[in-house]
Amino acid sequence: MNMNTFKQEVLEGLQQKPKKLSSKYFYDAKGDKLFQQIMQLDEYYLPKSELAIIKKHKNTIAQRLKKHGKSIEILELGAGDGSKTVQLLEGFVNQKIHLKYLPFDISSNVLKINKQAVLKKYPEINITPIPGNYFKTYQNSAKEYQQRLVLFLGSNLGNYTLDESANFIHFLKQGMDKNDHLIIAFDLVKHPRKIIKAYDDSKGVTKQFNLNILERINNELGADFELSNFDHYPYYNPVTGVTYSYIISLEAQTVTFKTGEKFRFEKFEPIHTEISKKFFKQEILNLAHKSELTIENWFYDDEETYCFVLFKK
Ligand code: AVI
Repeated sequence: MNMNTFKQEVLEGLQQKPKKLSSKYFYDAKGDKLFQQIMQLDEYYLPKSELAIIKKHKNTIAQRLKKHGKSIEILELGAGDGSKTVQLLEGFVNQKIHLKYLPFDISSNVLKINKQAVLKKYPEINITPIPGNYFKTYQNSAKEYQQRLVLFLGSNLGNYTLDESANFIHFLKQGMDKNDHLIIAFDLVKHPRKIIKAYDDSKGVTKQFNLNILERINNELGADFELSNFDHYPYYNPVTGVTYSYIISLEAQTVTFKTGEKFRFEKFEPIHTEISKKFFKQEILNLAHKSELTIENWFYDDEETYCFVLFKK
């Protein structure tokens, strides 16, 4: 990661009103571990819903794509540890589709785990993990197989605003041609209480995950955030379908960076850290329309709380 960009974004964010720190900086080694713990929490329902969809629909998905060619390259952006994707790959293996799997992720640690998980189950799979910024990796990847399937799972799109999502889908489209498909996982709107519990878990792991960004700034940029002087506060707005996460300053205090910058916090002043968007179906239709992609199919879990949308150019 470029330290200058990190520093510049942090300093700019702390000068804004309201103050802001981007959740993309949550994921250092400790942040990766905390996120893995979040994914194990009962309250954080998203991975369970995603896995239910994969188990239910993996064969149908593979059968559909088989019609477009018997060899496929699967590019997964923000692939993570691969624990769920390996199950999706099973559908393609069952259909005897010749496949190459290219997981992209910023974290090389997590990609090592991914490769081990895939090869443990399918030693014969052609897998090439590519660490780094997945925008650049995707832009530079030349198509080698008959058809390409692009995966963007984990409800990762939810961390973008709707405008950013439309731009991102448009960007993904540039790397696809007529024979290719895109699957995006969307967490759908549901009872607000269920959503807020997922972001305000009883063990406080999500709190640690948010406050870790302050620890990271202390360690990497030499700031003196006193973590016990800050709390975490998420709230869900059922109108926008967005969970907004904040870090709250519990006292009036000043934080100083070793390079001299000082930031004053009022008592109970918030720092905005993350949005986690839950989608209305109409918003997904609008996104497809905006990016000029066709929706081929919707795949749901039993309760229809989460879905995979299969897009075609
Ligand atoms: C990675 N992303 C989809 C997660 C989410 O649900 O917004 C990150 C997260 N933040 C708090 N808990 C999990």
